[in-house]
Amino acid sequence: MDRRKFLKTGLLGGVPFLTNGCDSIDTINVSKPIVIATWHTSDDANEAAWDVLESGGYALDAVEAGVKVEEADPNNMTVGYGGRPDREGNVTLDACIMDEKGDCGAVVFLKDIMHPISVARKVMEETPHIMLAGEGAKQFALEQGFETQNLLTPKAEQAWQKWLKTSEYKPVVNIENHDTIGMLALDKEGRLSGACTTSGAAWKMHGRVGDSPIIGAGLFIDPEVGAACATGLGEEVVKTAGSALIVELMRQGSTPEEACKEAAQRIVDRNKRENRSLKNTQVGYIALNKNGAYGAYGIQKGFNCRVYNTEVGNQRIDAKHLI
Ligand code: SD4
Repeated sequence: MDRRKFLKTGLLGGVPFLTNGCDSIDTINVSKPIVIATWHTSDDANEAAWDVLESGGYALDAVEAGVKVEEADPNNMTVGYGGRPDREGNVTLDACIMDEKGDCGAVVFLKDIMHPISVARKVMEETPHIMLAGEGAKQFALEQGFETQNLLTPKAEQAWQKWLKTSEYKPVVNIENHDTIGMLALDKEGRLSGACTTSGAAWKMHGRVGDSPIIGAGLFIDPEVGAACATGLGEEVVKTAGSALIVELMRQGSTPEEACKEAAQRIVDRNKRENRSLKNTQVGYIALNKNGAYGAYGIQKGFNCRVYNTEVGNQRIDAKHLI
């Protein structure tokens, strides 16, 4: 029996087993339900999503509940409350959500609302549009019953004050190893959903929007194929339509890990052609196909993610990398 077939079938009563790290994980047909999220620090977020999935709940509810944990955590300085502000001291948030029908919603440049992912879901469910921005997004959130709150914590403000001394803008690779959360889930009924939420690049220009709320860049799902999402330097992800590319590669037969690798490679190749340094550029991708196989890949060392299913529990995965 070849390795792939062996892994798919398994010898332990049909229960597949895993190797350590990302090596070959995406050849395994993992049982449903499953959730995967960017960055190993998403363990509590995965727990919250798992609670929904394990009880037979809806993948969309799972990813919303999961990423909300990070949005509310003041110690995650790249998402929601406590996120690092832009260069003028404003915390501005981007988020999007997508379901198993391929419906989606997004908010960009949203201020003063703790849970942009829930506003994005309302955009999807309650409006004829897919994306609301800035004041309009906030007005809509208030109409939907969300409350305003100051999202700039003393810790984030101090970090900003420190940054102001040099005011030098430079992306930081794997910033604190605790980053934007993108989450993908497949529920017991086989429904795929995804969510992505961020306060964006620290010290960005006022008004800047990254990849995270852009469908096809920060997140993409095709229910016939699978799902992908991104973290890292958003400008690079947008320029290569990263998540949409990964889903298309999976459609053509790539495993999730192969697809993530190829999407990361496109960024590297593009920059090489232009003789641009990638020293300060990190992008990490995760992908989940409709059968529950998953994979991850980063440009630089240091990208990791967390997967939760009945076989592995809530397991950290250190992604392979190109550089
Ligand atoms: C952005 N991709 O706004 C987001 C931020 C992020 O790691 O993921 N940082 O570019």
